[in-house]
Amino acid sequence: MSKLKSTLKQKIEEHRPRTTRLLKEHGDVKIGDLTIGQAIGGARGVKCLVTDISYLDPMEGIRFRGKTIPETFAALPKVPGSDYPYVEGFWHFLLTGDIPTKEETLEIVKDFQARAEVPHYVFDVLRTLPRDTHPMTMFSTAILAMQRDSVFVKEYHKGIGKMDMWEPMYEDATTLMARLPRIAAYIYRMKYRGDTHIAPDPALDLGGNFASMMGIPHPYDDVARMYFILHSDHESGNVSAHTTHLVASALSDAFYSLSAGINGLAGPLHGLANEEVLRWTQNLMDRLGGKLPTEEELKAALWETLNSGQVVPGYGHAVLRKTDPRYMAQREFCLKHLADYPLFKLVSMIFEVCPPILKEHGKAKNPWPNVDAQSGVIQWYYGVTEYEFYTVLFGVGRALGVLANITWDRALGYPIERPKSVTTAMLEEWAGK
Ligand code: NMX
Ligand code: MLT
Repeated sequence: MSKLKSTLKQKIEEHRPRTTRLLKEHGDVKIGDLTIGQAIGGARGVKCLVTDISYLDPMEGIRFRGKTIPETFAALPKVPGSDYPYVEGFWHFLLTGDIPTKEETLEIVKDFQARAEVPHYVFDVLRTLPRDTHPMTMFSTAILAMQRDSVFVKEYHKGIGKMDMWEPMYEDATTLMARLPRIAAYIYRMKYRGDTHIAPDPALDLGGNFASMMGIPHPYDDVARMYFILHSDHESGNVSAHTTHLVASALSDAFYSLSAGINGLAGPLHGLANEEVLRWTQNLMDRLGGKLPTEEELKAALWETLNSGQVVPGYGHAVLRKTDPRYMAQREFCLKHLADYPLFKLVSMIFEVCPPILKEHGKAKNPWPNVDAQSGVIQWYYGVTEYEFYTVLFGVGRALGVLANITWDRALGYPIERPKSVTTAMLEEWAGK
């Protein structure tokens, strides 16, 4: 058993009595009330999911395993010559809550490398899809195609016990994590680089190898590391995390579950917003003949979007009530590497101009930017101008969080998810009382 798996086993065994005790001795303790507004309104704020992997405070933003983004970046072992940590070390941190040593991290790098080969049939499947298929559809299809390799399914058919199910889930999750960067880079180069491919470099870490397979030099390897870590987890209620968890709760394997979660991430109100942000800013610049807008022109464009009943992509959030710290982390990168880049200047201008307009518009509860408002400009700067692809990058990152979560779901024996629905007439009756 690998060092990470044995650490995880120990953590799981230490944790299980806490969940058992809460259920047995305190299962009836109330942690909230439910309103009609919440039942109709997308369960906003309903506390009905449990995870220890990340927590989202509305005013502070995300903490991974108790650490803020700057604390996480500072604590994890860094790739030599890089400003950012190994994604593999972050995987250890998400799974166990422990910061790995450099040696432990390198062991995971090796484990990922050993699992990284993508079966050829996956590329065959991708190649049979019409080339203009959206890259998210390709990504989700490739994940689903690999379901035949699931260790979880094999063990399930052998009759594995409920409390042991986390082990094959961990195996599938790790294999998926090792393969996803190759699949993403393959889709990218097949669609947008004339179907020319760059073989994986077995000497590199996940971020370095991804940059190399994309064909983009340093510091794009750091962009990849930063991007995947920042997009990994946003507690459990967001659409991609919740979908992955929901599907896994039926004891569907990691391939089925992640593919479903990726389909949720593909929506414009969720991960696709990063594509929409670039589409919106590029359209604006095109309309102005490639020039940056003046403040007045930008205000007019924002009002035009709002008055036509559309959302301003990259702004607002279901939970956050301040600027997303993931936005700030990427802004910091931009200030260091592309401070004078015109598109970054426009993104910064929107950051100044948009929140007061959203406040005046009076609908969005949170007028501040989220992660998607800042991510596309970095990709554009390094030559990834095909913004359809941006959500795939989000998906590689999001896989870290949701796969760690479903491993823990099986470790703690979480049951099949099955909330109760009611009818409109019932709500009317309760409203009348
Ligand atoms: N522009 C215009 N209107 C907005 C915006 C926005 N950016 N954000 C929220 N609203 C509207 C929203 O459509 C709703 O209108 P209505 O009552 O007519 O249905 C009203 O404000 C109240 O919505 P909220 O309660 O503030 O937001 P909610 O929790 O429902 O939705 C988002 C959260 C993130 C879906 C929403 O803010 C949005 O659509 N933002 C733009 C898309 C986006 O950036 N999504 C990415 C989210 C992060 N991610 O990566 O997943
Ligand atoms: C996410 O990263 O999943 C988004 O910010 C959406 C959310 O948390 O609701």
